[in-house]
Amino acid sequence: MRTLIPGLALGVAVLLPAVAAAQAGHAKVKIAAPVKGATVSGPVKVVLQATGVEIVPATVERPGTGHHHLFVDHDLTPVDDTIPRGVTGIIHLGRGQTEFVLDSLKPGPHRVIAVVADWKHVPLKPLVVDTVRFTVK
Ligand SMILES: [Cu+2]
Repeated sequence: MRTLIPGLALGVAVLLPAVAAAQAGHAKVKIAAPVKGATVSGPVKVVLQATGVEIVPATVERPGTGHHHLFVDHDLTPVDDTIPRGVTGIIHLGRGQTEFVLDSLKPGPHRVIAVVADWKHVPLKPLVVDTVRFTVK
């Protein structure tokens, strides 16, 4: 049986310098879609772009990493506290996803806030956040 370990180890060795370089900068998140101020048809696909932080599943406990959260028509929760689960309008992308489809938005204006938080679901400091307002037809 062939072993995959040598290839895996090489991959990690190649990736680590890039991760270290990314951590040196100030982490940012941008909601690439929907575009700010846009009028869109539902379902609405939210696309997130993070720089300076590695987006990973919530199970990864490593500095310089985090996962996305969406606050959909919901105010930001206190930034020093854990982002709650099981709350309507607060979505943890805990598998490391960078896209999420909002399929039950009613027609009218909406606001989405994206926040990157660590494996404890506490927002990174300084805050890595972006906000978009848009209208569903
Ligand atoms: Cu979370």
